[in-house]
Amino acid sequence: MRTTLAATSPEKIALGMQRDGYVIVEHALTPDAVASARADLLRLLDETPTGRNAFEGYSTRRVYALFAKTRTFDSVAIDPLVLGVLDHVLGQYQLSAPVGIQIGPGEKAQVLHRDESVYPLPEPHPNVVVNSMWPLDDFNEANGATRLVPGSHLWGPGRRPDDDPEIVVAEMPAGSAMFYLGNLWHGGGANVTEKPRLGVILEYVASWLRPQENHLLAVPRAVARALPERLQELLGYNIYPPFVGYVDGRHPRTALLGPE
Ligand SMILES: O=C(O)CCC(=O)C(=O)O
Repeated sequence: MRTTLAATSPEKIALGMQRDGYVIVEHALTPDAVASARADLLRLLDETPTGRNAFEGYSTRRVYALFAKTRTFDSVAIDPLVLGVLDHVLGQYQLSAPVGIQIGPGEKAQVLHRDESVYPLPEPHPNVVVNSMWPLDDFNEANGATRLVPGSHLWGPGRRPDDDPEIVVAEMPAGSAMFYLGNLWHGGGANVTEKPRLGVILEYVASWLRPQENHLLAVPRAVARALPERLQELLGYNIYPPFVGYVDGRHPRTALLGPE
């Protein structure tokens, strides 16, 4: 499903994801927000190596520990539209994998995968992962726009994309947002152009599961301390009721008050 910020709501996005597995929202970020996020990410990419395996992409650069390195996605991560979608689909959640992904010229298409497959959960299970992709360049088929298998979030266990799956290429202008469920088969596209393609994923997971990145170690405490409380919660300073995640018997937020 494809919509615009002005025409949508968390409820509509959650319904669209239930139906197709993904929703593209155009004009989610202002051109100024895109320009400043892009400039800051490009600064970081200068010192970021290419991937170490085919999944990361040998011609792709990934900025991990995003919230340790840039402030340009703080407000996006806690944007009311984003949190509204997550409230509907996951209930209680935290950030899992926030990553800048720059697919370089010559990169091959990434293997199709489901983000939630890192968790060995029995099927069927409730939604545990929601991802969002924030393109900072226009995404098109030639430069490596994300490839999706629409409806594949409804496939039962054991079914995988065949050799010639029905693919939707998530072509979208910079400043869009794409929400997709953790059980939707998808992957980065091949980049056959001369220019890199930059996007940021903010992946969220139910807060009773371990996030992919350990933010408590990745984001220095001095940095975390200065962040909005909601973002601190999303970075692991949270409790899944009644007490999963406590520190020395207390809310993990208290750890931010102590020494480094
Ligand atoms: O960069 C993209 O378009 C998607 C990347 C992706 O799905 C991943 O690395 O898990």
